[in-house]
Amino acid sequence: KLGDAKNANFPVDDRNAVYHLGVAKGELSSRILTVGDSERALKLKKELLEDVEEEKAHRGFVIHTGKYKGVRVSIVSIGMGTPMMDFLVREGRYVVDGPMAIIRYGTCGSIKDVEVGSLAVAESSILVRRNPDFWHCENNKDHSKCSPYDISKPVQADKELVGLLKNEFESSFKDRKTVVGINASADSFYSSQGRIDPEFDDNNEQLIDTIIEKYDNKVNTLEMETFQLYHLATRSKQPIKAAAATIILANRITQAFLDNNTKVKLEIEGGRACLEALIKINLN
Ligand code: DUR
Repeated sequence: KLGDAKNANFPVDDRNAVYHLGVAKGELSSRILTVGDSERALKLKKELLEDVEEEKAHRGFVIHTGKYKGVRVSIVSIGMGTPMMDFLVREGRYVVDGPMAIIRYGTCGSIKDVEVGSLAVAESSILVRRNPDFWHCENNKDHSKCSPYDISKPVQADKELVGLLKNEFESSFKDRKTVVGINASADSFYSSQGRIDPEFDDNNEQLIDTIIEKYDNKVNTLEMETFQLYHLATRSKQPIKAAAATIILANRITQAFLDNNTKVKLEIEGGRACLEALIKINLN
């Protein structure tokens, strides 16, 4: 239930729980592992957490808080896309006191020559946005405003947390590759990730090549959340250390797609690697 009108700027309910995450101060750890899929979050909780607190589920967010190796952590599933990451970072920030660490562990597509089932750590992220005004551009003389997709400058992850994640992934996955580089977060799984859909006028045939060229073939991964995490973490007035790792599920060049059994195995092992990094990062 919403609070009264004076809270329209940042609504909280009667027990001061934030409007979408549904938690109040103290009900979320300052160390957060966030995933997209609520089933992945549940598996990770069952396999890896002890002293589990009451589950919180609200508006598509599911929060499991418990201990990993004696350290209190929260595993939060958010669904998909930058708006859901925005809710997590802003409302999470509101209910936690002091410095925070947030690691995203998700899935992605790759536009590099790397096998599906490899892992990726994002040392920075760019945003790829569809520009709807492009479709009104016919009579517009200013062609600089007439690009169908905008590609942002990169925003950096926390260097220390990226270093920890890279080490944990390399020691957990000795027989697999961990690539470290640039991530691209898109506002669609389809058009702004360069997927061709004959049902729509998307003007995206050149998009993957444009992304590859713009950043000298250093963009490894395409997904939908990491940019918003890095952007807000670097603009937060209190410290938020952020990093992201992904399972490479699809290769957009070879069209390969990872089998589900391997994906499930990588979810748990990679989740463990993320939690190791999350409890090792210094938050003082
Ligand atoms: N994802 C992509 N693109 C891919 C593979 C995975 O965006 O090619 C991620 C991001 C989003 C979800 O949360 O998985 C969409 O399936």
